[in-house]
Amino acid sequence: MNLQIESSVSDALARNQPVVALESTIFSELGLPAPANVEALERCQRAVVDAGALPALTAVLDGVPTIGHADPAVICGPARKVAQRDLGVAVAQRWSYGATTVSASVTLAAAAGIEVFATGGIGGVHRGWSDGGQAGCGDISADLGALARWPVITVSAGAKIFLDLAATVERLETDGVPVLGWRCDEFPAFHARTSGLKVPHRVESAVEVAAIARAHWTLGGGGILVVAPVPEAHALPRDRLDQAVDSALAEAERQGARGAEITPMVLAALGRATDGDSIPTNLALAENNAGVAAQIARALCA
Ligand code: PSU
Ligand code: MN
Repeated sequence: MNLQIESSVSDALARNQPVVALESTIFSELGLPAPANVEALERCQRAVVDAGALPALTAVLDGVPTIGHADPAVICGPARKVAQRDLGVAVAQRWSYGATTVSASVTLAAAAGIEVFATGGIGGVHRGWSDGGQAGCGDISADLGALARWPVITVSAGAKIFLDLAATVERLETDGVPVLGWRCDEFPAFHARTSGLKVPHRVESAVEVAAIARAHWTLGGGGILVVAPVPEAHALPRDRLDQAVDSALAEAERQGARGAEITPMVLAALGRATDGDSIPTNLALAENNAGVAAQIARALCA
């Protein structure tokens, strides 16, 4: 199998210039509805460039794991979801477009030698994971295992609000993933800046994150999660959000969502339940994460 790394990306890495990996699921039809996905892709890439780094999109294209620039018409179109475990299948079966989730993206970033990755919100432990009664039964995102395994810094607005955030935070601790609050004291809840859960460590600067990462990796550590809250102006009010999440989860349950379908179905239902207001919030937080990731990538290269 060959890993297709665009020459601009491999050149930048060889010259110790900052690169930020991006996932593709969020920009595909599985992530955000058109045309918001096209706008999200443009804004995230621009945020990385404006902060002085090179964006590198991860995807499986015609069966080839690819890192670099890709045709927005493909990236923002119909896709099959590729988590880490699906990478080999997508390659061998030559999937035309496999959109990478966080778990697949950090796998590819690590394979390419990219140290920083930006997403919207990571997957985590689903609500009802232990009680058998809900769609989320037993569902723990592969994002968590991949985060623990690969030595990549992931920048995310916490984890998606419809998850069991307390269980997600605990799981990160068990797996040995440092969670660093980017100028915040609480674990962000994706569309909301707060969750009531404390982050173990607060950081104020990219230089600080870089120093922590270097020390963590010297001691054999894997991934690091930097959580950045959605910018204040774009956060959704908490009460409205809680209601929308309840109705979105109920809708996904009625539709019989299982396994990998759950997250895309709940995200779409959440868009409807907020009359579309969750979409600009999603765009703003993804763009913000991309900019923070670029600052960290620069600090790592300094
Ligand atoms: N956050 C978003 N939109 C998304 C996702 C996260 O705002 O589409 C995707 C990411 O690719 C993440 C995946 O890795 O959902 C997690 O899916 P699951 O819960 O099935 O592991
Ligand atoms: Mn899952």
